[in-house]
Amino acid sequence: MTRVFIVTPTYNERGNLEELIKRTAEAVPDFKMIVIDDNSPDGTGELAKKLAQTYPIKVLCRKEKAGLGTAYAYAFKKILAGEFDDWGQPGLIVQMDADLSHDPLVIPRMIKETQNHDLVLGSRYIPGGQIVNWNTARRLLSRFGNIYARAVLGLPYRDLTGGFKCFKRHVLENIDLDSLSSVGYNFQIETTHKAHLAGHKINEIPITFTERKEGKSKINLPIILESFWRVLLLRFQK
Ligand SMILES: Nc1nc2c(ncn2[C@@H]2O[C@H](COP(=O)(O)OP(=O)(O)OP(=O)(O)O)[C@@H](O)[C@H]2O)c(=O)[nH]1
Ligand SMILES: [Mg+2]
Repeated sequence: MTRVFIVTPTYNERGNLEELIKRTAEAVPDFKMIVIDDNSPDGTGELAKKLAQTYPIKVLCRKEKAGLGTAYAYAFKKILAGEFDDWGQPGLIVQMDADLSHDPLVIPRMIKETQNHDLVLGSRYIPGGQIVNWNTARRLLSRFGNIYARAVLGLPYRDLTGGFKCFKRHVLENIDLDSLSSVGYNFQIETTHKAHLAGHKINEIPITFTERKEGKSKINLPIILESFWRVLLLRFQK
């Protein structure tokens, strides 16, 4: 069996983390999770450390909030450098939000899909995918962001901004994590774009995305704007 690491960035997710871990343990009994917390004022980092006494979790702490894109890059680099190899080397790396918008029950499906693909995207925008509890403005923003990124970068995937993905290890090795420039969720577009350019086989599987019930979204105007200008930069980096 391929070893799977699940990577989850947290910022003020105290109301979600324990349930996320319980649900993950049910869905993937031999799970291993790496939590990257940016010194959350609500104590998520301390809670993660406490849960790590019971569950197979490692907690990476950064001093201040520095964006979910840089949090993922930080954790991925440590994984590839072998920092968690006391668990054994992972063949697959799953990224998943902590806010329960992503259902851990999808992970076994993602793992299965890697039999034929190098990168699997959890997709809200293919048949069978859906979004629960988003208002019209949020839906439009996400739709527009996807259409824009698809058009500018010429990519064939329907959901480029989703954060629920499963990478084969060699995809992350080929991406050159030091070259990634995104701070916010543009990271999702950038990693898929780079994996595509590297010739990896990418497939989307449908997911249901459910709006968070606890805590607050970290999406803000600078993060949205970053996606617009950085996608253009990525286009001309080709
Ligand atoms: N470590 C770290 N985690 C972050 C940061 N920003 C967001 N996150 C986490 O990244 C995940 C996604 O963030 P959300 O606030 O849900 O933002 P989003 O999913 O892009 O936006 P929504 O669609 O509104 O849910 C959550 O688990 C957050 O706690 C950050 O600066 N540092
Ligand atoms: Mg979210």
